[in-house]
Amino acid sequence: MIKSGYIAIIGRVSVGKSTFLNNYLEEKVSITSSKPQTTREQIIGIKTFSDAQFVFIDTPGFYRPRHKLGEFLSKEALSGLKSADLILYLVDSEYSYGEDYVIRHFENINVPVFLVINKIDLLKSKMSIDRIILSYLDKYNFKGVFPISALEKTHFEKLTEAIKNYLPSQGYFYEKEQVTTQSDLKRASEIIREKVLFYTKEEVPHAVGVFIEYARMENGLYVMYATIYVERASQKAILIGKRGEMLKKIGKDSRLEINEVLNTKVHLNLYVKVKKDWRNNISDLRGLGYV
Ligand SMILES: Nc1nc2c(ncn2[C@@H]2O[C@H](COP(=O)(O)OP(=O)(O)OP(=O)(O)O)[C@@H](O)[C@H]2O)c(=O)[nH]1
Ligand SMILES: [Mg+2]
Repeated sequence: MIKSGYIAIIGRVSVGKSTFLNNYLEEKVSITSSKPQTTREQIIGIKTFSDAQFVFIDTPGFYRPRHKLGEFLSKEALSGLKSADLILYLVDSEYSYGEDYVIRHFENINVPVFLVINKIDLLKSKMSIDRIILSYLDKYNFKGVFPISALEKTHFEKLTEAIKNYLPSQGYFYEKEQVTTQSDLKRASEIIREKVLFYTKEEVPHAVGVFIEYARMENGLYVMYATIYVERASQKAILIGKRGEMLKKIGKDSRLEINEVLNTKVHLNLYVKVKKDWRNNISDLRGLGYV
């Protein structure tokens, strides 16, 4: 009998939700970075087995919103909860008060929750894993506890079996080859944003929005024009860099990865534009695909 269903990946920023999704699928569908708030919208990642199909929903990390983009991120994180058959609640350290903000949302919905303790490769001993587990046990009625390392892909098998047990018996939702529902252009714009996050720091990563203005196949080459939006002229200067070197690096890394992910040769033209306060402007947010 085929089991299939939706599994929401929930947790605070930077606990490794998107890393887990990519490494579990063995396919990069959701960008990752060491900077908080990397994921900005729900990303679907699909894993099909001979007897099951897992449709994962990667979500933006929980945090308290400070602007309209932040409010959108919180809504995106929450809407993943209700439509799920199962929740994977990822954490990477002992319980702290901030986790309450996440756990509180499990109480009003009738969806089983697994506690997934990530980044155990960073822990020195089994005792530290036990300490983390213990710190959460009285906080919620978790249906299972799974220590893993998303980065090193360890202990995924037990999780796989347990997930199957919690999914309803029903047919596949997607073709078995499909790994995500994102369009090629969305994937391309996300890859560019990931490279920006990698090369920049402090306020720049959060101020960046990427939009593909034009994309067309021309003589076997995928020609793309993409704009990186920032909020201030100083951020634009950082992204362009001395003699345009920063933008060149971002462009090159992005092109190589887009080639690989879309399995086609890409000619990428990158521009940087200032759009003041776009994270608070509804029509700008809409233009960039948020809201
Ligand atoms: N050592 C270690 N690092 C990890 C592991 N999983 C993720 N990371 C790192 O943690 C950082 C955040 O990873 P992401 O996958 O982007 O985290 P996220 O939860 O999706 O973050 P947001 O989208 O911002 O909510 C990155 O630097 C990852 O390389 C792990 O198992 N071990
Ligand atoms: Mg993420």
